[in-house]
This record gives sequence, C-alpha cells and structure tokens, in this order.
Amino acid sequence: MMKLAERLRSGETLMTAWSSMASLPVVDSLARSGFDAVTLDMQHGAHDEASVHDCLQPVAMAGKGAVVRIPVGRNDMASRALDFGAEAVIAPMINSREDAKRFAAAMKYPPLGERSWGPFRALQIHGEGDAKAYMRSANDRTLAFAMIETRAALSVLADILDVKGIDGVFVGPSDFSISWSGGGDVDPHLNDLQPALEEVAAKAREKGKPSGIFVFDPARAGTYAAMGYQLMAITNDVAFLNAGTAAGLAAARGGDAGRSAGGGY
Ligand code: 3PY
Ligand code: MG
Repeated sequence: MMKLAERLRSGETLMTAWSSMASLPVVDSLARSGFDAVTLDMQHGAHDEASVHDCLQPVAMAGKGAVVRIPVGRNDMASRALDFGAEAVIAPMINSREDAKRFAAAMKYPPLGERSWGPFRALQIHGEGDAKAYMRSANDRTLAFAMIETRAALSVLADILDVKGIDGVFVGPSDFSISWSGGGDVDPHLNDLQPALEEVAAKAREKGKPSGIFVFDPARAGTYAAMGYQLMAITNDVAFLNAGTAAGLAAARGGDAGRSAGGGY
C-alpha cells in the first residue's frame, strides 16, 4: 500500500508529522495520530540507518505515507531509504541541476536513474508480492523531493524542476532565510522571503509537480496551502512535546485551568 504519490498527484493537501527523536514508540504514536504521513529526519534529527529501517515499519503498518529526509549529499541513503520502505525522500540543499540529477539517479531505476536492486524490506512491509511489478512501478510511485532553501536553488528552480526523476520540491524556510539575508538572520517567517516562497509553489505547479514546505508555525499552514503547497510538515515531535508540556504545566499551575488541559485518562 503505497499511495503518497497518488494522493499528491490527485491534488490533495497532506500533513506530515516530523520525527526528530529517533524513537520507535514516538514514531508509532505519530503514525497512529491524524497525520497523513510521518517523515523521519536524518539531517537534523537523530535518525540513523538503523532507526530509519525500524521506524518505517509502524508508519507503513498504520497506512501512512513513509518519508525520509536524508543528510546533505547522502544519495546512497536515498536508495537505502527506498529499500527500507520509504515512499518519498527529501534531499536537503539541492542547489544546482547537477545536485538534482545525482539525487534523482539514486532514486530511480533505469532508464531514469541508476538505483540498484534490493527493496526486500519495502516489499515486505508494503505487502507487495510481485517484485517485477514493484520494479516497473517504483519510479512512478516513489517521490524524490529536492529541497529549495537557498538563493542559488531559487535561481535555477526551473532547471531543478525539469530534471527527470525529480518529482517535487520541498522548501526549508529557515535555511532559506539565512541565505536570503546573507547570513544576517534566521527566521522562517521573514517578510522579505514570502514572495520567494510563493514563487516556488507557483513554478512547481506550472511544471505539474507537487511542492512541500516545513511549517514552523502550524497556524501558517493555510497560508502555504493557498500559495499552492501540498505537503506540509507540521513542526516536529520535539516542538510538540515542548508545547504540550508547557501548556500542561501552565494549566496545572493555574489551578482550575488544569482541568481543561488533561483528559488523557
Ligand atoms: C529549513 O527550514 O531549513 C529546514 O530544512 C526545515 O527542516
Ligand atoms: Mg534546511
């Protein structure tokens, strides 16, 4: 059951949870929540190859989209994430057509790319009995998202989107703000950056490819959806834990207000 590509191509807007803590029970909880997908973060999160391998299972079992963000330049890991059962891979800092081509090559079987055969765990956790059918359909059903998060990437966005095997783009607004301000600021909500965010979603749409974005403030998801973004990463597990504990403690310390904050039993 791999349907992330189908859902995005049909125009749905999807919300992915973002797992930074490489904890199987936390990933399992996120997969059982209302999210459409769970992304395992190897770039800034604590996931390594073993945790990605193990944590993709509860995501697939819950019928949710399984996504992995690889570290910068780790195209070998892109192929491995697919072999372990990821449906989509997000590659950070894709700043040139060449970066995009190398990433796409790792993601796609010939003739599009040079992915090597060995998706044994993917076949197992997705209940795919027919390896030949998987091989023939994998290029369509797995998604390569190139991260656009620098001025350099924006300046060659059309070229990146034109690379065969790049299925979509994904914006990292924090890095984008650092690049945008020449190292002067880090602020995913930087006002000056907003037209660039609009441009990325619009150009991707023009090319018929889905775009995604990391949403630091969940209240902004509607604004990004209106720009055309379809895959929204709603902050991360650490932020949810911090927000939940802060709200719970504030309610508890506020006396009666505590009664509205719990409810977990
Ligand atoms: C960024 O905002 O730079 C990101 O990569 C979000 O994860
Ligand atoms: Mg980034």
